[in-house]
Amino acid sequence: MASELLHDRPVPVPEQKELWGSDAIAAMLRAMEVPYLALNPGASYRGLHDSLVNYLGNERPQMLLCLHEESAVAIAHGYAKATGRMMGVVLHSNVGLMHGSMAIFNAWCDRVPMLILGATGPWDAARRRPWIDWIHTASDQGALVRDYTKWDNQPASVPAAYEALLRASQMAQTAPRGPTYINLDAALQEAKIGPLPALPDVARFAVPDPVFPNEASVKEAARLLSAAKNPVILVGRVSRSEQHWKARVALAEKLQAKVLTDIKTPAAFPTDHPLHAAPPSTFPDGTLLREADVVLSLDWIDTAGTLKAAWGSTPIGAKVIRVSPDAHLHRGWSADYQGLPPAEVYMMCEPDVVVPFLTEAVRARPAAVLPKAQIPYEKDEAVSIRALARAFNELTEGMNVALAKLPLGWNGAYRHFRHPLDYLGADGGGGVGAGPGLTVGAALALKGSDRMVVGICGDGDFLMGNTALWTATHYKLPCLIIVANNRSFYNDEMHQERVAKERGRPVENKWIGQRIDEPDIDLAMMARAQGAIGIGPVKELAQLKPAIAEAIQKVKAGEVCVVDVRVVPGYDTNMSGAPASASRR
Ligand SMILES: Cc1ncc(C[n+]2csc(CCOP(=O)(O)OP(=O)(O)O)c2C)c(N)n1
Ligand SMILES: [Mg+2]
Repeated sequence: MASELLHDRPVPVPEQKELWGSDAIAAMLRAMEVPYLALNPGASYRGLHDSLVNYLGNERPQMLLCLHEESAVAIAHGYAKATGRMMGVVLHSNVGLMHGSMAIFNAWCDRVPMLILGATGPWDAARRRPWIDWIHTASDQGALVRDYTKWDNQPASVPAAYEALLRASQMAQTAPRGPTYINLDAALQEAKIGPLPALPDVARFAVPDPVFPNEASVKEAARLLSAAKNPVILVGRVSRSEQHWKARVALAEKLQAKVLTDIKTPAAFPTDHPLHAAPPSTFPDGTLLREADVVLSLDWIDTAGTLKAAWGSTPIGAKVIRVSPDAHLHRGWSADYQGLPPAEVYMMCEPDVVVPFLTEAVRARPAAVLPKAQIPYEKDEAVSIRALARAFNELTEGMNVALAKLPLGWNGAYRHFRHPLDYLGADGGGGVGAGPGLTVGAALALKGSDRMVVGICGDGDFLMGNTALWTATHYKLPCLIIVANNRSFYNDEMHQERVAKERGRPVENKWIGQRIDEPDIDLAMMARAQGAIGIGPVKELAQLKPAIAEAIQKVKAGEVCVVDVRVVPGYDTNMSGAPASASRR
């Protein structure tokens, strides 16, 4: 796929007599089949940069220039979400790493594989240029991201770098997946090395086979599920494979179990299936779960919190089967491990491995008659997120769409997901600004497929991350970004409203320090400034459908397009209904 981007081709380089440390590192990246490296440049890795361009010819891996390190990481994140595959990122010394760190945290919380390369030094102080090499050298640079990467290393030689890259790649792609970080000393990159040290056989360092559940656990889980009166399946982190999708449907149907999905994770179950019991949401409504006597949690992000939402402080009234390898990477710094759920059976495996075993082992339960899920369609009176969703749904009927981002005010009932690629999930770590980069990364992954990549972003999200657009226009990665623009960091207006009410203070002041107004920002112009099509602002209902229709046409013709839709502030989700502590982001 890398050669398909056909962009930024270097002039031919004469036969090289001399090789450098970074040439060997670049050769290793090619041997590992890293397809792309999203990056923002910096002198700390000028050696590697030269090797990628002049030794490898800027292909396999190909560079993707980004205007901000946060976009570089978000693009790799979006690519991994859509493909399940790892790509690389290169971040300049400490400063580039600091810029990229929030996005690394998002990728970590989202459990996506990513190979992050960085640089420092020269570590040998005697070889540093005055001033700049000193401020861009940090001892233990990996410490900046160690708490939200699976592994980091600073290799001291080419053979050590080979091994570090192999280990970083293997670990990043082993479940539970996550980013890894390799810090390349500038002196190592810029050292003359003579002939290329033999590259290891990459095939011998492949990702391990999946971990299978033991027979006794499967048997016990099947016994509980088969005897249940009201089993519920919580489907969380699962793969993008259609085969796995069908296997999940088969299990739910054999058990006639109700299924819940999470809007924080990608599409995991057909939301219009009669067994899909409620629209995917950020904070699931506990009432449905409270009726369950057996809960099967398939790597659901917050099983303990979800059970608590159902049973509160009373004992959890259901038996719990927990299927998740996630605790393998639980650490102390960030509490993204969530609460500790109780479990009668705990299989530390990936759900997609376990599901077929369970389907085989459970007894079929009789079908219950369930009402079919309906999307609530009242008449739209203003340009709202719901009106936007309706117009978008009508215009994309029968089309394959991959939604790479949804705004906070999106109600999971607005649109059905019927394929694993229909929705790619949220940002993982709740770090605002990821939306544009995630969309561009998904566009990179799905370029040339029949799926239109669409990110529906909040204006705050768009404004923080919008320069990812330039990478999309430069490399011709068609995608559509629709900004649900309420001209505010509105989620936090709601928090101020809640606090004001609690304290008996005027709610009228909730907009101060939140609203993005005076001057009004022309988002369409920000898109045009980067070579994308900019449409809007769309202020009237009558303009909404034609504007989105025009945008879809442009994207189908290969363009990058942004539509600024001025939505009325207000959420139609349980983000506002949840207790303040639950919805604090
Ligand atoms: C990096 C970062 N900064 C701040 C926040 C706090 N925060 C959560 S939601 C939000 C508002 C996002 O604005 P927008 O994307 O326009 O969505 P809206 O709230 O208006 O629906 C903010 C500032 C965050 N989660 N991440
Ligand atoms: Mg907003």
